[in-house]
Amino acid sequence: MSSPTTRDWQDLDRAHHVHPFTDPKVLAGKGVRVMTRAEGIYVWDSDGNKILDGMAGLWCVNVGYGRRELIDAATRQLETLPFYNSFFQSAVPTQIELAHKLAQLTPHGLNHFFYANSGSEANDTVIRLVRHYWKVLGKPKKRTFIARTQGYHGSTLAAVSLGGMGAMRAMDGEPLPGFEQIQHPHWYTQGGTSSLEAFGREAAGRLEKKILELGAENVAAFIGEPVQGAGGVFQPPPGYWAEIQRICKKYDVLLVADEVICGFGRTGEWFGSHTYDIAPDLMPMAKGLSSGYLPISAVAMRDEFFRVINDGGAVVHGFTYSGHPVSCAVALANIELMQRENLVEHVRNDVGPYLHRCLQELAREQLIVGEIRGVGLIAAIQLIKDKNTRAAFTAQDEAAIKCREICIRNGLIMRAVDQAMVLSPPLVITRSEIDELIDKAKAGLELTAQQFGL
Ligand code: PXG
Repeated sequence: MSSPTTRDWQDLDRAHHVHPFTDPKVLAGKGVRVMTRAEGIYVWDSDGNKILDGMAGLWCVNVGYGRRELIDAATRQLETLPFYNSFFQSAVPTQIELAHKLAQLTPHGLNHFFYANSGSEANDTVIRLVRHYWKVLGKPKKRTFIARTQGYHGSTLAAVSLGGMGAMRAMDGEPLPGFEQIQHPHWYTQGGTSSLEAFGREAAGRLEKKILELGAENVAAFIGEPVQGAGGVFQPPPGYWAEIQRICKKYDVLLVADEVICGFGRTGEWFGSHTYDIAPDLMPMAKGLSSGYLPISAVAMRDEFFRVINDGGAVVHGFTYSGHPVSCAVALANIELMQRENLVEHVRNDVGPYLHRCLQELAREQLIVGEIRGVGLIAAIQLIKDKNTRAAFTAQDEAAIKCREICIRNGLIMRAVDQAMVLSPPLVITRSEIDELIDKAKAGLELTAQQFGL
């Protein structure tokens, strides 16, 4: 095809391309939207529409699109050494430099890093290493993981069982054995008349109940996202993580903080674990590590954890592209750029609080908005049928999907999760760009409300 039209792309896509998390029939009826280029916080589709990317790709393009430093780092590495493996007692400088850099940024005591290519692979790595750890310590029965409902930890066979997304776990039948869940904490829907603090303690207490039910001798680890992302953006109530940590220590259960979304500035600190004062034993990370320019993930390990692994013989685990030299080069350039531009401080002190102030104002004005959730540059706008009674929309109402469609036609990408609109814009966003985002969101919310006679 010399110069394909949108229609040509759509026909070929329909004929050959199977999409993740998509109903193929619905997409075939509609035709795919083809994205062709991007710059800063904007993407353009094949019809020339300029759209503000309120989701940073998929929670990942933290430094924004078109960053020359990342492109140059990739080119340089491709020219010098596009690939070499790290399996057989060899390494490439970018792998070593990145691990060193990560040791400086991660919370105290997390100094050892295993590379993979996606958040799912990082979490599969966590599962294998944690079970190996307990075996080395002579406690092979400690195999069960406890996670939370609405927790997202990936889509591979093990990561999906680890996660708490109902539809994903149900798609191919039974999840794997050895993966248990407790209810995620959400004061607005579960808190009733209790204070936030009391609710935080009670919600964390669900972990203790579950450990006692399973027997601590069978429980390997608890895993949670510092702020739950893909499940709908649920920030922890005050005191929640402190209580979770106390319980993990009491029952000799490892703590895993899944930083795939929270890591690299999203919450206004380098990691969500900094924001909530979490001292995890393991910390999977991906997405913002390379700002999504190339696939890469890593699992950070605490010194004590690594010491045990060290006594366990060979780590019989890994991927061809563990620590891909070009991905490592891009991740390094990405982190250096974040440091040079003080992007974490920009989120913490400026645009994070500004976004949340604007969203709170929106919530006060708009009848269709029930609550605003999140911290830093991660947020959810909960849509609601009746603000006073907190009556929710039903799945059949499809309020969030309608709002998403209206917004994208108006030039704003937001993600619809259940009945909430989710935002996770590039960290480089400015106040005036947030004003534009809010204006577009407001217009979209008003049009959605009209459809429901609000
Ligand atoms: N952990 C967390 C916390 C994530 O958000 C993963 C692990 C898995 O990462 P990979 O790279 O294997 O996708 C994620 C991924 C959505 C959406 O619709 C969110 C994710 C992935 C795909 C879709 O919000 N998060």
